[in-house]
Amino acid sequence: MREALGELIQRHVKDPRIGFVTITAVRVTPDLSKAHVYYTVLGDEDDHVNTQAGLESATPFLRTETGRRVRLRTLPELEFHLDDAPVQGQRVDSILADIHRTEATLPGAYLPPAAPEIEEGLRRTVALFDGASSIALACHLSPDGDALGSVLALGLALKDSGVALQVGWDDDPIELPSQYDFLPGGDLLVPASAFRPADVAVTVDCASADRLGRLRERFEKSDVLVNIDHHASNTSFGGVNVVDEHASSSAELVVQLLARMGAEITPDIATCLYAGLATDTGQFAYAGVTPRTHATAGFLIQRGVKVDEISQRLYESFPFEYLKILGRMLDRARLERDPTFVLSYITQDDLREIGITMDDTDELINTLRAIRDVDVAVLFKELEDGTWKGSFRSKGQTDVGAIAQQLGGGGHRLAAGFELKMSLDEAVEAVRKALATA
Ligand SMILES: [Mn+2]
Repeated sequence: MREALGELIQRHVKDPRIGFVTITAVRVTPDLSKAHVYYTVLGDEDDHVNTQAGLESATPFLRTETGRRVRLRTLPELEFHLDDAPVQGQRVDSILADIHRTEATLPGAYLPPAAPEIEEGLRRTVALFDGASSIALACHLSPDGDALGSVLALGLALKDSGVALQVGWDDDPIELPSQYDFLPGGDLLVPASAFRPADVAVTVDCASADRLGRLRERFEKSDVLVNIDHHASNTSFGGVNVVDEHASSSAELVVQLLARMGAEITPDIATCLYAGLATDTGQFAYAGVTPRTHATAGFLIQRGVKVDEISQRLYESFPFEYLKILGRMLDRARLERDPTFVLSYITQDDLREIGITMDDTDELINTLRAIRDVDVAVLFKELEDGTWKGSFRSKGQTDVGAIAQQLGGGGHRLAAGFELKMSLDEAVEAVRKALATA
């Protein structure tokens, strides 16, 4: 169809308004009712406008003639689009082919194309999967919603492909943290001690190989290591690195991978991925949220995500004791000045007295940060060995990832963590000093 249109426009349409047109792609909607025709034309803004007008007035002729030449059962309506952004280095028609491929399973669904530099890594990963007889998938230890959603979605997509599959993270025994126990795919999990090197090992949401914990060695012994992540601090430790710091979440990248695998995105898979997107963006509220994030969420909702159910499972399903630990944390909250930050802490005694596990305290910090005129929140949690595990949140002014690094930890600009083996007063003092340098 592209060739037919190109030839017709060049040879048979005599409208002087039309410049030198190249048809870059033709995208027919799945119901064949419409063909989006993308073209480039030499010249400036005026030439573009004139060409578009010329093409539009020639549309009835082009439609009939194309129909005759291509012998389509139904004649799609033609709609011309100036292709003014042939993304650096990448052929537009291949991007469109991808979109078309994802549309093939569900009419009208739209997944935004991947950035060109990510495209190659995604394609190499698909090729590696095609040749693999065993695949191991892992996310980072103490996984959050994005890590879990990403690893489970990829596991669910591969489970019926005939490969020997291992899915998990460094934990033994392994089970989903309670906030995420509704996520599908928990039956795929393998305890850390049972992991074996595989033809292809994939890490998701791991900024560095350390984040694999005890799995690191076995993953590094696998034939190829694929590193899929969105942390700016990622160390590119893989043989193949699909690292996009502009992605809101690792889940956003896994969606792109599944599309290129031609995987069917079932409601279960979509649920895992949506949970990743929602949790890593603070329910679509952080600065990392882009049009792409929302387009990806829309794509997943079209595939069966129940937004209200997931939100309730994630944010309104805490055990009653959560209110009690929240109360204790709020009661101890302190507003520090110079540098300004809000801080609080919870201890092992708190957990014991209230009857709640550390796993159920991940969301506490988000209440601590909801304070006017304060950019940084810090929550200290006492670990069993007395170490203070600190969590940072920033609203955007302060790069808490960099501060956490100064304290021996790491993370993102807006969410980061660290551990300090010292008294609480000393730990607070260390944080104060580190923040003073920001
Ligand atoms: Mn993440």
